[in-house]
Amino acid sequence: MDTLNTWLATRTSRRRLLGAAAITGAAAPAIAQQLVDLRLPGGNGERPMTSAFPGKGSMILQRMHPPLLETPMDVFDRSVFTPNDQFFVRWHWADIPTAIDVERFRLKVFGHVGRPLSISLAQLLAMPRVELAAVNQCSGNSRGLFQPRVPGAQWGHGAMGNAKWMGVRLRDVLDLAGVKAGAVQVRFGALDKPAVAGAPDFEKALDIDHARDGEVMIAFGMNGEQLPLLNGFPCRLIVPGWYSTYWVKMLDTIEVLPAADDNYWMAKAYKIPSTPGADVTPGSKDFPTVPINRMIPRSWMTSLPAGQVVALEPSIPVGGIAMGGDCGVAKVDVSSDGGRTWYKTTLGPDEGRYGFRRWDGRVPLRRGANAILTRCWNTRGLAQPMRPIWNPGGFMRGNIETTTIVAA
Ligand SMILES: Nc1nc2c(c(=O)[nH]1)N[C@H]1C(S)=C(S)[C@@H](COP(=O)(O)O)O[C@H]1N2
Ligand SMILES: [Mo]
Repeated sequence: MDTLNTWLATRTSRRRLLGAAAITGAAAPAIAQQLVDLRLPGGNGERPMTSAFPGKGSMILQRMHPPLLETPMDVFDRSVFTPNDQFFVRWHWADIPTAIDVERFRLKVFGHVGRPLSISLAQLLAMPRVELAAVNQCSGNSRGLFQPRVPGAQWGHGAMGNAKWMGVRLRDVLDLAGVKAGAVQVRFGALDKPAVAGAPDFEKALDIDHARDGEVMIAFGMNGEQLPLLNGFPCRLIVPGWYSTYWVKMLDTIEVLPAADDNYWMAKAYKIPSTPGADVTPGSKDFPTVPINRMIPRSWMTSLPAGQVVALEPSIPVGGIAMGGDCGVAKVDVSSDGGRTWYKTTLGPDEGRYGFRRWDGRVPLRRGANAILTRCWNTRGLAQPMRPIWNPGGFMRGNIETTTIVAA
């Protein structure tokens, strides 16, 4: 990893970021006039495009401050790996550091351990490295498509991305600190802070066995580069197969707990109904909940945008991406007749079971509107259902998605 190595070799005392005003909101960044339509069923799906954020190219602007930036769908058609400069961005709190002192930065490990640690970036980079492809998907990805509508960021499908993450095993770091008997969970804290006094710091926790499974990683590399600041520079947690609420960015504290974490972000936020598929009757409020956890299979056609007019032919090639969720993709089928007839697709190279998988196929065309449906089965045998689910958080959408094109 040249960039990372060069970065450490030169030992810059400070990594300053241009365009920091875009994060702090001190100055209004230029927003391009170009609009994108997320085609949300409840309307109001138009969003401006922006390239005003540091380290970021052209993104769909969902919110300026703290930033919520969505990846345009056509980006997913170009590669199963999402480029760093178009990888989505989501922050809860507005006080986000605009520069990190790479000499002074320390990752602290403490709590229910034998030897509390304060690890420098140089020490972290000297540890044995692992690399793994994994999809980072917001729990609320596609929330804007929930019917009836639910509060929260009205994302289209672009609050997700796949990258090759490089870093060290969380287990190795925990072993260095020596986890004491009786440890129950591990809590992760970060450098961002609430701008309002008394609001709870963003912190998430994993069960000790999960934290020590050898897959959960502290990543400092993303697609062969250091992490963009807005994606968590200098290091973040990677929790393969789990929703990205657990993927704590700008990670600076790791606390081993002798009991389950009861902080706001675990006990109150990001809870889903404990029903199968997190599905409840629209409007339901009182139901048992559990913290959101493993992802489920999803797939999208990306080769043609919704509304595209194509020449009428007997059939048309279609392609896109799929993810298995917490395991690999087994197969992807496509339909252009509402799901009566399904056609097999060919899967692209397997870049790792937690990542995106390319698929390509062909469907018959009829004159007029053609709704293209895509359905993924994962390697556990779980298939995307036809019917959308509902829950008040707008979490875990995973039904078969439809993209309508027009043959003329
Ligand atoms: N420190 C910190 N980490 C965080 C968050 C945050 O607000 N602060 N948000 C989480 C949520 S909800 C999501 S969806 C992902 C987004 O990751 P990304 O911005 O790199 O795409 O970061 C997660 N990690
Ligand atoms: Mo999220």
